[in-house]
Amino acid sequence: MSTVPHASHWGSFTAVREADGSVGVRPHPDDPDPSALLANLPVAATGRARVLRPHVRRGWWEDGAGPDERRGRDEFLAVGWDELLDRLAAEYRRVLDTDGPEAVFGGSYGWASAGRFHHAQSQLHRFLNCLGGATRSSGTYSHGTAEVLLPHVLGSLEALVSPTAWSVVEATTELVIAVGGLPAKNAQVASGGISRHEVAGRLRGARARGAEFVLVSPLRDDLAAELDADWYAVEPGTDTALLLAMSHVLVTEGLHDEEFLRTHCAGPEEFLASLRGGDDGVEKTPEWAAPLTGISAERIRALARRAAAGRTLVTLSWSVPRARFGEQPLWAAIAFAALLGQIGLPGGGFGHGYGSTGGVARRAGSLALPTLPQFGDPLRRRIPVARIADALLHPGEEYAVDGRTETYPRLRLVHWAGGNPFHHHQDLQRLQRAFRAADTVVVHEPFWTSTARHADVVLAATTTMERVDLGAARYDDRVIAMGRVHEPLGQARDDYAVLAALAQRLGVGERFTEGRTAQQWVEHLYEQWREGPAARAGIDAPPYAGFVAAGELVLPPEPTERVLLASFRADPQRHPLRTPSGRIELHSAVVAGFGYDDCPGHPVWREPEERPDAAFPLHLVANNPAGRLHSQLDHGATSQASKVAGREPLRMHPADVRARGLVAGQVVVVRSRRGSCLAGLVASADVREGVAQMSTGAWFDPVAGAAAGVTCGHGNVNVLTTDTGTSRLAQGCTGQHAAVEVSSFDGPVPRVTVFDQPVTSGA
Ligand SMILES: Nc1nc2c(c(=O)[nH]1)N[C@H]1C(S)=C(S)[C@@H](COP(=O)(O)OP(=O)(O)OC[C@H]3O[C@@H](n4cnc5c(=O)[nH]c(N)nc54)[C@H](O)[C@@H]3O)O[C@H]1N2
Ligand SMILES: Nc1nc2c(c(=O)[nH]1)N[C@H]1C(S)=C(S)[C@@H](COP(=O)(O)OP(=O)(O)OC[C@H]3O[C@@H](n4cnc5c(=O)[nH]c(N)nc54)[C@H](O)[C@@H]3O)O[C@H]1N2
Ligand SMILES: [Mo]
Repeated sequence: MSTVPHASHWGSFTAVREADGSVGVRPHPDDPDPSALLANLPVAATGRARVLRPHVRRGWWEDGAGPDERRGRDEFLAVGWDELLDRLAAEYRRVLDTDGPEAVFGGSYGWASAGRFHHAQSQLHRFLNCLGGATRSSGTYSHGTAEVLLPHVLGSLEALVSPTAWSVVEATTELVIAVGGLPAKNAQVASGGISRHEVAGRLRGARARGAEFVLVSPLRDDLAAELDADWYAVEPGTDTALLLAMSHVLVTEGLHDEEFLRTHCAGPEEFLASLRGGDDGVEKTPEWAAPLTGISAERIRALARRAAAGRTLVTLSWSVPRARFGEQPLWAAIAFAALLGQIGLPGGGFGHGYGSTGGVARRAGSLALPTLPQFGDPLRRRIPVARIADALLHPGEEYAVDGRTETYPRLRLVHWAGGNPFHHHQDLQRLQRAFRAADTVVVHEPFWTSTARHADVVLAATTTMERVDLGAARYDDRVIAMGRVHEPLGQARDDYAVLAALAQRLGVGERFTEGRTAQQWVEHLYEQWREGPAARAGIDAPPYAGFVAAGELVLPPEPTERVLLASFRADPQRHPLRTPSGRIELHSAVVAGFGYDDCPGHPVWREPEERPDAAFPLHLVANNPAGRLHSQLDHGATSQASKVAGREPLRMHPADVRARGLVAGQVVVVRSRRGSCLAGLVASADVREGVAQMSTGAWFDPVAGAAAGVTCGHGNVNVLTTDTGTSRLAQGCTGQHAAVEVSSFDGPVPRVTVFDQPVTSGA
């Protein structure tokens, strides 16, 4: 038995290697609230669903590159590393010579694994930068809408990455209005790793002090039961109407802070006029919002008054803007908080993403981390991250984003490492058409995910447990000496080794590797960090060997009394925001000047094109899963334990279950205008009536789907969602919602096949 320190996005841990080769995991001893997701890890060492050798799609290998309808359906051939990399290098040369670097898509969005050196996207981006760059993506699926809107409204992303610290909230907030909740499941995860899960404890501490909670969400369990929240079971996608009506109450009852509007806000007149119906002749009263939101006018009034009666924090989860017109609830929440006049005061104001990950509102994160240099992207060609299918399907077409008109490049070669677009993107059948339009699709994967199955070239990647690395994250207080837990399975290679071999064939090998092995790089990055940022911050870090012997380095505490926009509040003349007015823009002349009716110059209510209707009467909430990180290790123990009848669970209110003559535990079909999938039915009164909740991340299984006459036989919600942007402003992801219907599935239930090895033969 050997034990090795390691790190994951859902917690630091000790891996235990048993004599029989199996792997166990023990949470970090200092973690007060370890994540159940740790139990998903051991499956990675079993070989199940692993890509054990490099593979190539038969049609690509035999007939050459080009758009191909067989992509995603074809047989795979197991081939040797050298012959495959030779062919891939030749294809790279062809594409670069014919169409230049912008024809390569290297955005490669995805969470990959923790670890500073072996981070898959960083490796791929460095490789592509050596070749002259590639088309990349801008923004994230997580909070891409905020990344575009917040600079216009607040002049920075501070409200998103480091709002008022949890410690301050715990000590001072009297009322938390949690729009989209603060679900414990999401705080289990923090990008890059987390050693101590603290959110549940902070919330408990605030409650014990007497803080009160209001949950605005279609799901009651978006906030821990022990917090005794007052549940506002809002109709999904209508938070803007609720917040505008609450704003209307503040203004009509004189509960707003006129002084704060005058001294700290720009455009309050336009915003207040729009509440009175200046835009569309409709006053945004609670009576107006009640039928939209499903919340009575009295409860809307009561909540506005309660908010004005004490120190109130308005939090908005990242999920709420991940929907059509997602800019609006974000802007409306900031406007409501501005009317309350508590922005910049301890425990009051606004924050975006509390609870969305365990990292938000934690450490200030001012210390630079060990980082693999990227050389800079010489091309600087970007598409909004969630417009990938549009780009592949509509080369040369124009689109609008953030006031600019851009043109989609002609993408020929798609190169993905560390992400799973056939999990994360919307309308997967459209994504299939998009991938089939490329000349060549290259995917590095440890597992036979649906993305690997839609590739031409599948490069067998190691998992993090097969490598040595440095675990560190901006909001964590540890650097972990991630050790190798076991040898690589089969012929799997590190992304670094594969890209180094490809770089060498393309004449940039020396530039990419700088002559270092992976181990030398890890030591080099550590030593550079130790002698640079760590030393400057007064951290007495041991040399690499001592660090490895200790297993981790505990970073000194940082000040934790951070209050969002405190200095701006105290003196807006000396500390103006980086907006055109220097103030909070309740109305933005810049945004208004873009002339977008889908996102005008101040927060407005817009009815999404797709709402529940007679054919698809249920509002699907496609949120992030409790039992895994996205699609990662869906075949692991915790994720599998969450399945119902072997499918992804779908939760509905018992009344909706009864109305359809269904029974809990059965297999159902979920349909939308885009596609259909099977699911395992759960009845729960924690779900608002009229809502169906199904999490993302079940591996897309079109094979089992074909056997059942549906798009996916396993339960990937993204066969149901729409592939539209939030608006022309942000063009953010809108995957959180769709209109669906649920019915009984009466055919023979197909076996889920997506964790099996695909049909393969030797070349
Ligand atoms: N409908 C809907 N869709 C959504 C969302 C939603 O709310 N609703 N949420 C969105 C959000 S917020 C996000 S962030 C995305 C997440 O989408 P992704 O980040 O794409 O999802 P992951 O499953 O984390 O994909 C990471 C992949 O990298 C692989 N991997 C792990 N380590 C390594 C490695 O070292 N090397 C290589 N080569 N591969 C590795 C894993 O096996 C996995 O397949 O999904 C989005 N999709
Ligand atoms: N366990 C686990 N944790 C994770 C992840 C994971 O995959 N698994 N993913 C991580 C990542 S990358 C991200 S970006 C974050 C995601 O963080 P979020 O985007 O905040 O999380 P979601 O779970 O998608 O949604 C949170 C809740 O929002 C509510 N909601 C949905 N629509 C509406 C609406 O219209 N109005 C209101 N008021 N509420 C609504 C839903 O009930 C849902 O449970 O989570 C991170 N943490
Ligand atoms: Mo995310």
